[in-house]
Order: sequence, then C-alpha cells, then structure tokens
Amino acid sequence: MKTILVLNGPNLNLLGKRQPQIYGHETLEDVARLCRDACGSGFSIDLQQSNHEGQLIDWIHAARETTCGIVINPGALTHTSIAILDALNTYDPPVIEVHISQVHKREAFRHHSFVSLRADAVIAGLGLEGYAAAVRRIVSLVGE
Ligand code: DHK
Repeated sequence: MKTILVLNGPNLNLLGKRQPQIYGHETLEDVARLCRDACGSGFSIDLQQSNHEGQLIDWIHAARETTCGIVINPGALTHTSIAILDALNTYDPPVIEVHISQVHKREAFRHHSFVSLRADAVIAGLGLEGYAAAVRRIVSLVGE
C-alpha cells in the first residue's frame, strides 16, 4: 500500500465555515473522502492540516521516507514561504500544488507562489475537485 500525503496549511481547518463564497461549504473531511475515492485500493491518503509552518515542514520531511507523493495546499504560506519550498526540494516523488480558489482572479499578492517553483503541477479554481484531480495524477505518475 502506497501513501499520498495531502497537506493543508493555515486556516484550512475552517474550510466550510470560512468565506464560503470563496472556499465553499464543504469541509476538510469532505476533502479526505474525495481523495480516498480518487486514489483506488492500492493507495492510502494521509490528510493533515496545520496553522504552523514548522509543522508542515516536519510532515514534508517525514514524508520523504513514507509516501509516494504530496498534494499540498499551503494556504497563504504559498505566497510567502521559502522554507516550505526548500522542504519540498528535499522530496523526490511528485508534488502537486492545489488551490481551491482561482488565485489569479484574486488579489495580486496571491498571484505569486514559491511552491510552484517545485510543484510538478498546479491546480487552481476547481474547488475541492482539485484535490481529487491531484490524487489521480499522482496515482498515474507513480503507477498502480
Ligand atoms: C487558500 C488560502 O488560504 C489562501 O491564502 C490562498 C488558497 C488561496 C486556496 O484557494 O485554496 O491565497
């Protein structure tokens, strides 16, 4: 059984309650369900969320030994965190960056992503379906 880490950054614990006009009414539990449905039987999903940059980095480091890919929505750390970029640069398997909203239609400060310098694909604006698409892509990249 291969494991895909689905990592979520600051404020995504409030998914479903936070600005639903932007992020929708579904929750992180719905994200977990969509990812599990998308990955098929040979894979497991490890979904994590933290509001703390260092915790996210620790999970990326641990994933080096235990996972076959990372789906990451770093929240606002997307636009600020060289440390998360550096952590992802220590990780060899596929990395896919997901944003629920279409960040390029929003404020200019959301248009730049440090994580995109490492990501093998970037998905924005598909809502929660972006996570499922990212999981399917990792499954196809790493093989059943
Ligand atoms: C989530 C956030 O929390 C924002 O800080 C990003 C991203 C966009 C999203 O669309 O999922 O700018």
